[in-house]
Amino acid sequence: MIQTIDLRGHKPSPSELIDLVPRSLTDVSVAQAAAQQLIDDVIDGGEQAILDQALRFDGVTPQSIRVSQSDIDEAVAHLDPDVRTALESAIERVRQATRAQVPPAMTTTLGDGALVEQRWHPVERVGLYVPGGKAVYPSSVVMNVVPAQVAGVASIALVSPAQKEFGGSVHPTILGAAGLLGITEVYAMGGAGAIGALAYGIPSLGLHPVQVITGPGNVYVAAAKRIVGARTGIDSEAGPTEILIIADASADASFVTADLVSQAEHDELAAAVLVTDSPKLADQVRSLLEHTARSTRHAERVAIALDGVQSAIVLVDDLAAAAEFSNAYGPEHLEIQTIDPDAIVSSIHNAGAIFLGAYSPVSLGDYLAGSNHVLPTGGQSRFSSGLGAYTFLRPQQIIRYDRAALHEVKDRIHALAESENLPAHAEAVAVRFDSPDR
Ligand code: HSO
Ligand code: ZN
Repeated sequence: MIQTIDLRGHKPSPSELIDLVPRSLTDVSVAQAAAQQLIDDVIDGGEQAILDQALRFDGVTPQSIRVSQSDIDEAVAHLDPDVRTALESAIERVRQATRAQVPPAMTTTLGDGALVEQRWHPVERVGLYVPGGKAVYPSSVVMNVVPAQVAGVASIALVSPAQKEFGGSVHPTILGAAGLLGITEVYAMGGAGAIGALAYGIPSLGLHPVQVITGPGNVYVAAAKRIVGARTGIDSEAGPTEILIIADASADASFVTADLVSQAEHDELAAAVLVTDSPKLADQVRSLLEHTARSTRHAERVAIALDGVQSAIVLVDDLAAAAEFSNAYGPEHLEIQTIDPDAIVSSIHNAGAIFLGAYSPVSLGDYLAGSNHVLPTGGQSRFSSGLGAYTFLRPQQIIRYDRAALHEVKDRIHALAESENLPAHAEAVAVRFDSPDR
């Protein structure tokens, strides 16, 4: 049975609020040494190390680590037609909404002939890790690849563990999604070694190092990303999924229940939290959860997630207190199912994505809203955002001064350079004005 936390009449501080519904923490450091070894083996042994690791961890030796274009095309051709249509629609919607994440280049004029431009420039090459275990999520391929493409990344490599069931190749649904997205460079490799391969490259395979690696994985993959993080950009570490719903008496209890269960279905460690000022809604959801948790397809997993310390129904005095709770918690997904969601959203600061009203469930965002579903978990929404085009973009300032504009600030540069005891800095400006014809 999901726990109930009654905060009515209490005013806990933000740190007390966080402790009320603890999150499970994965200790990535335990996998650090093993991940380092697997990466080192790939750096030293290249292709052979990848084959050894596939046999050891995936129980199969891929016939070819690089998946052929004809295999990708075949996977696209064999996609279930409804899945294909849905994926195509998801790709189009995510593409549309992601375009808003590419800021335009801007020029600031600081004086005559004194310009600072800012452009958002894509990294050249990106690697996407796609897990191949119990959760095969073609939607996540879409959510990782589309922002890189919209950002203008020229080259994208996808890696995913060799599947015994599919002759040592990549899972066909993953291949199909990759094919629909126009990805042509796919490798059957997984785990920490694959992260090493993306970061350092494997010349004999024609696999060149990437600048940014994204995509979720197990604790070894997370550890490997931390290790290569010094030379390669990485996305944030994804923890178990979370949903927090702020709802009042106007909410439909069956909608609220369904949404809590939808994310609990992901993982035994998933967090499902309802924060409400309505004891009646709390009672209704509690009893509906009991029923749904028994009848849903992944009943066992859902029951464990809902019964865990990370899930709760929280009773508060009013919706302002609900918003305060949510801000302290910083959920990956926040739903607001109240009579006037807009009145609350302005007081929300920390959330990976915010779903407003009865008809914007998280499942919509997981697949077809057009928003991205790779979002910060574990409270990381307090300081970071979800995956987007900006993950693959860097703002670069371009400085363009002419002679007169440089002359204008010359003495101030001199003053600052002298104050820092860096006379050559001042000289680098002064030399340009030594003679009038330069
Ligand atoms: N809710 C998950 C993403 C996902 N859902 C993939 C279905 N497939 C984490 O945001
Ligand atoms: Zn989901």
